[in-house]
Amino acid sequence: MSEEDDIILADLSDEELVEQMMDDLYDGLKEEIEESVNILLERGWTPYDILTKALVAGMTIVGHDFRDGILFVPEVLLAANAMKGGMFILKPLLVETGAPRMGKMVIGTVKGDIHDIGKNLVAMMMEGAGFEVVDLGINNSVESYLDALEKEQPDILGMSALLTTTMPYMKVVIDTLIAQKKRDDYIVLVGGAPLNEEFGRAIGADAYCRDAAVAVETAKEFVQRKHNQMAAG
Ligand code: B1M
Repeated sequence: MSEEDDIILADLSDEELVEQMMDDLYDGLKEEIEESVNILLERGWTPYDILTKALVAGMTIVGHDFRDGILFVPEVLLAANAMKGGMFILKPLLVETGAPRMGKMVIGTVKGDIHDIGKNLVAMMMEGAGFEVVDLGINNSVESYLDALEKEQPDILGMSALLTTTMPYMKVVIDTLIAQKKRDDYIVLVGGAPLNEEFGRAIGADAYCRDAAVAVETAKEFVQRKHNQMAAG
């Protein structure tokens, strides 16, 4: 029997359990993550705190070790899968705590890019904040974004990119919107680890969002501004 088998998650204190979750995420143990998420919920933790203090914090460690060559793609995939297990439980709860509909957002990861954890987090947090979210998934072409904008008529277009090689594609999408005279119809928000404010400005986005919480705040601000402008005629 391994040492891992001896640990009874429900017997750990909150602090120990969060530490253990970080280890379990690192080791890609989906079932353990799901069990721990449920334990914390039973103990009265808010979905948001579980998400940020255990899951996102744990994934940050995975990210650093991937960067430093300590973890490799298969391990990171397992960690991502474990994180998704936890997020699956939290998603409806985050949405439940949401306010009345704030506006609508279409979001997707750009062409050539399959990273979706951050994008999913943004989508979840936006839903939690009362936005209706249409998630286009990963690897979206210009056509995919434009079709969705046409069909869904959202207030906001959100794009995510995690690779320096895929982030320039956001400009392709924005330039196409400009060419089709549709750019001003939408608030364009972008995000992803390799981006920054300067890049957001340079490609013509309305704003760069550092994380999911900033995305929610920025979306609220821009939608409010849009409503005020409409009210003023
Ligand atoms: Co990838 N990967 N990966 N990877 N991966 C990175 C991004 C990398 C930085 C790792 C590293 O080397 N340090 C590196 C990119 C280097 C670069 O471009 N400069 C990298 C690489 C190189 C690759 C591959 C090329 C590896 C390979 O095959 N050799 C390959 C590319 C595949 C492809 O996309 N075509 C690849 C593959 C993968 C996996 C499949 C193994 C897996 C993805 C699983 C999945 O997403 N389903 C993976 C992962 C997990 C990572 C790291 C470790 C973690 C990313 C993550 O989920 N972070 C990542 C290292 C890192 O970022 N530190 C890495 C947690 C997430 C919560 O944060 O995504 O930043 P993040 O999202 C944040 C904010 O950025 C923001 O809010 C989110 C929540 O707070 N945000 C938005 C994100 N999108 C937004 C959109 C918005 C607003 C805010 O719209 C409004």
